[in-house]
Amino acid sequence: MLRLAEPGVSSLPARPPPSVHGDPLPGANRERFSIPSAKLIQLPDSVVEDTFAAIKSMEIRGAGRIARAAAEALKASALASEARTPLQLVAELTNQGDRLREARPTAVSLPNSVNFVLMGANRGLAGRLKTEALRRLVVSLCDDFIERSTNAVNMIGEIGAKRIVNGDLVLTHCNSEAVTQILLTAKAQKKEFEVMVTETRPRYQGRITAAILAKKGLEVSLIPDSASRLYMHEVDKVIVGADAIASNGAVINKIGTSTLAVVAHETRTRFYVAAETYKLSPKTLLGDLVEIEQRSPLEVVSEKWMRENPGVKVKNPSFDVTPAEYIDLIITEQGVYPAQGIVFLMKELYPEPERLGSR
Ligand code: RI2
Repeated sequence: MLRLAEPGVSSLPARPPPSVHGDPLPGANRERFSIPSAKLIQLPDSVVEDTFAAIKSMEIRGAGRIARAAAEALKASALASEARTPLQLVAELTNQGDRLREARPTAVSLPNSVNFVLMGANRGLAGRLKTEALRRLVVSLCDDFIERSTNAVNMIGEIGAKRIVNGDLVLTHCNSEAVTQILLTAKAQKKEFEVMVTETRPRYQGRITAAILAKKGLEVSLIPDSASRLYMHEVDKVIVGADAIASNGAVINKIGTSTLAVVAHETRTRFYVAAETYKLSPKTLLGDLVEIEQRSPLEVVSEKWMRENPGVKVKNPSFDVTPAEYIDLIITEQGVYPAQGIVFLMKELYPEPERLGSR
């Protein structure tokens, strides 16, 4: 297993085989994560602010995509920087990385991406690189992260597709490119199965998944989140993505995931999680908790409704926690792991979590 000298996302796979269907980030999964080339001439801070705003508003969403967007922003910022010294360049990028990390608090892919770039930049600084060489190093670190991330999603597709057999009904929740990749890979392998997708209120990302899969020719049905127990006895396996995975094997994913896991447990339906290794949260090894993002009540009800019902407090948690005992398997680009065993992979990939800063 590849492990670079520093912790972080250093052990992402080197070069997994290409996607069997040649469409690694299908359809709407290609939601914007690249910085348009025109932005390369913007001031570095404004590139970062634009990306920060797009991630915060969920114009760019999905744990993998926001991680790649952060790397794109740091790359654009490094290219546009007017820093005259290596120290100045790293200081700028460090501030910008801190800003990007704050855009969304739960998905650990975001700080893991920023840490990968900044730790590499600091190694370059310690190695006394000149400003231009350091700039090139940062650009290549960002490109490297993006390529490894894309490859990891493809590899998860290859590994996860082995778990899908003819006749399956697979239930998924929200919109995860790792899960979509598994389903599309299985379809490309001519497996015959159906997919059921929950709407995923309040932002209905399940509709994105349903639309992508239907356009690719899969048999898809869409159900309200509240209908999951009614249908679970027909479901053969549930596959969901992850925003963060804790050292005890708990998976933090879109709100409603843990309810599905409990319902699947009741009917002995297999429950799989598909996640790249940069969704592992090394700080949880030190006892840190994963923060659950609370979003605006206006994603749940209208302003008018809020005004008419001032006595009602509207809560909108974006994620929940599924304990390890409800999870049959975690599918990563480095293989499949029981949730209770993921801590061993985490310790191998992130040997020094105390060096990773606040997130
Ligand atoms: P991929 C999403 O979060 C969903 O919770 C999804 O399951 C998870 O990220 C992983 O997505 P949000 O950004 O990285 O929609 O597999 O809040 O695409």
